[in-house]
Amino acid sequence: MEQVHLPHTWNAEDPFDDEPGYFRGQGIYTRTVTLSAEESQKDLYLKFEAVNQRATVKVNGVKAGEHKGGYTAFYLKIDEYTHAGENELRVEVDNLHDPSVVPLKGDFNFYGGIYRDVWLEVENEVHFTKDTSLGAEQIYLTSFDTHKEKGGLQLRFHITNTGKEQEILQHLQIYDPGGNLVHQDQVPVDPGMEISKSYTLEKPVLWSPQSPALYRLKLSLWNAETLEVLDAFQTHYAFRYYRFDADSGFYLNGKPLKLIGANRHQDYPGLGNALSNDRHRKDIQLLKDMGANFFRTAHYPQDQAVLNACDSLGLLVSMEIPLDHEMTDSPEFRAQTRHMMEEMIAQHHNHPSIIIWAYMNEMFLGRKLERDQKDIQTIVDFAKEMEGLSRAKASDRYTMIPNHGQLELYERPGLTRLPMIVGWNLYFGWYEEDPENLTRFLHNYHKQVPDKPVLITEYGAGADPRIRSLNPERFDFSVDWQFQYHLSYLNQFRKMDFLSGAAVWNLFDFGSEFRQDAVPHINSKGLMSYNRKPKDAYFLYQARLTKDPFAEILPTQFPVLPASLGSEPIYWPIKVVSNLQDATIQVNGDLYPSQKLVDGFAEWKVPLVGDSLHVFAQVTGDSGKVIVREKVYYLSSALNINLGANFYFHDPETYTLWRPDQAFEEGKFFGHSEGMAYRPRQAGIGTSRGIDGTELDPLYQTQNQGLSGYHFELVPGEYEVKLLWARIDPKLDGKFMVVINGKELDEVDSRKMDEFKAISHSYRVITGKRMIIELKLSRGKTFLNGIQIISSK
Ligand code: GCB
Repeated sequence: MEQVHLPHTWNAEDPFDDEPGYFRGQGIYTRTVTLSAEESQKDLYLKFEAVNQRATVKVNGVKAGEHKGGYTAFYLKIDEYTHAGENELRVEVDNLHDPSVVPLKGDFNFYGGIYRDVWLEVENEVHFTKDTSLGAEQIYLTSFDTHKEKGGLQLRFHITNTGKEQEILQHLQIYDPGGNLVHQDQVPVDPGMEISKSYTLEKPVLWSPQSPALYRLKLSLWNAETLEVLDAFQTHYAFRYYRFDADSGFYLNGKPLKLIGANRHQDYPGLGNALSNDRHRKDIQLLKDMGANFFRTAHYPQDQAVLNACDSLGLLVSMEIPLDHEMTDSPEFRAQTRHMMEEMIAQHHNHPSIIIWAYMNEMFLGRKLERDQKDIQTIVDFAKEMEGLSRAKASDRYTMIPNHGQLELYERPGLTRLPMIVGWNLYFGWYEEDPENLTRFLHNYHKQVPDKPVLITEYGAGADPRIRSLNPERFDFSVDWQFQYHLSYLNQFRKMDFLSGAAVWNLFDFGSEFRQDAVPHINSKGLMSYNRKPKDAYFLYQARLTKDPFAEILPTQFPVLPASLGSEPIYWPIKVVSNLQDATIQVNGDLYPSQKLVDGFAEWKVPLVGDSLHVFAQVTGDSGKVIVREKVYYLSSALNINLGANFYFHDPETYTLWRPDQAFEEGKFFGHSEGMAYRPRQAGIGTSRGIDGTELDPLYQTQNQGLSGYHFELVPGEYEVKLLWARIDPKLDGKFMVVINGKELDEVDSRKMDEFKAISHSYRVITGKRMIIELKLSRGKTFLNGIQIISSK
């Protein structure tokens, strides 16, 4: 038994280790709750904000209830099992695969545990009824007939009285965003029946991303005779109106607004999905700071703290249930999934930030029209059912289905015609070629489905902040390709009026155990790393979307650049991103020509000479506003070569910089003779598999095959030469001798190596100006993944 604190998951660490898989099984939580004599007489409810994914709750050994589904809350009334004094709570939780509970699949981790808050709610006999079947406070606020002149608010609730009959008064106060009381009433209400009231406010202060004006509602129940407060409820509310138009996009409060924002997964290093409310709020603040006005809650309902932050910061939200890729055609599955949808709507209905309910994601991924007709029909039928349910339960919001980028596949069976909005997850320039194909795809869609509003629900490119490229390409995980990709998308969005908006996949890198890539177990399409450090592309969004004067020098998170070796300088792109108009830079005292910022940035190619670059940027705005920024980069002349790679790699732990491989020519300081980079894939460099025994996967994931040797020009002296290998091409067979400056040092045999495991051998060498590492073949083909030359002095 281990003492833990809530929120908690048992999977905070194991999805990220070298062992395949993570624990999916049962965990039991116990806790003693002491109740006073008075409390034990009250109506008691336990509220679990989320438990992933099945929970059975026992109170003093008796089963009080159970719940399935890891992303919605549930309430249990427990007073019939409790007594004054100590009470034992026991919650049996598991995160096993259950064919009737979504998600069945997904590119994210299903961290198990009681990972959101738990509340014991102690209620008087008279209280607002809780909807224990849907885990919701049964107080519903709904907008109606809202516009500039009027704000309509409907309030619906129930009252429970488990004691003797008494006369009850409802007391309502509404405060405007400035804190002024704008409405007050006090009327008798009856328990047992639904109470429904409508209010209309004149000239409401409208809510928007620029001005997220919140009204405050205080609703309480009083005993009519004694005026004792029996129960009280407080919430915020907002007046806004909006619509999606298939030809001209989204409108908020009558004005066009392009929705631009991001998705966010809810995990964090060392915590899994068990984040404190402060961390949830901070994440949403980072989204707001990027300049976003839109948020898709990735594939599931998120914490109430997240939605409260969206309400108060002014982010428009699309929320969905985790029906991702796969469904089971069984009555249990259908019932359970419908129930989850109802829970989501009931629990989050009151948030003014929410404008869209969605209920399935990329259901035809991996499916083919002819081959999978039956599956496709099953999904379409279920979508009809879910669409009907969503419209019936929440007629004041839009419905949406996000699809992956295959128009015909979704169009022919009619899935694009069902929801009110079609979402597309589009990865041109990542999984598919050329970012510019985005426009072609969307125009095509708009032509074929002209009457359906459209949102890009996902788009993104992976980036590892340790990887930089002067020739970025699709799937190289360089921060530079990610920047270029987002630049292209942002520029395309503004040319498509019919496009309502778009959400980046993803605001943060997130855990996905089965993923390999440059950082194994992480989906690295975040604009920020898993630890919330911004990558360059995040700053591009700030420059493009924010209004307060902002400027930053790029690259960030790459403090060491390669010093030029020999007479050919390396020119490095130094960027200034800003929402102001003009920029100049000075580098080591040299002034570069001033530039107008275009699309949020300006770029200079700066020669990398000397020991460091001291960059000083001055950015000015039309209004006369000036921002100055300063950054120092160290230049490394170390000869650390990442064989088979065309990118630079920086190890942030040791500040070691690795250079890309190159062919040797006279005059160059290093290079291979013969040999080629291993490129087994259409996109991407080297293997996509993670490498065991190292954190520096990109050094081992690329390889030169067939090289006969490697040349270096060095200052004569003694060096440690470290060679890196990993058997990343299981088909390759090779046995060869490592010979340095004519001396046989080591025999390497692929058959003696484990696959996808990092190994390194070091040799001490005294050398003259030229050092030659030869690989003398005795069987098959030579291969080598990295060379590090470390001066012994
Ligand atoms: C998608 C999925 C999302 C994945 C993403 C990716 O389309 O909806 O769950 O994480 O692509 O990064 O591949």
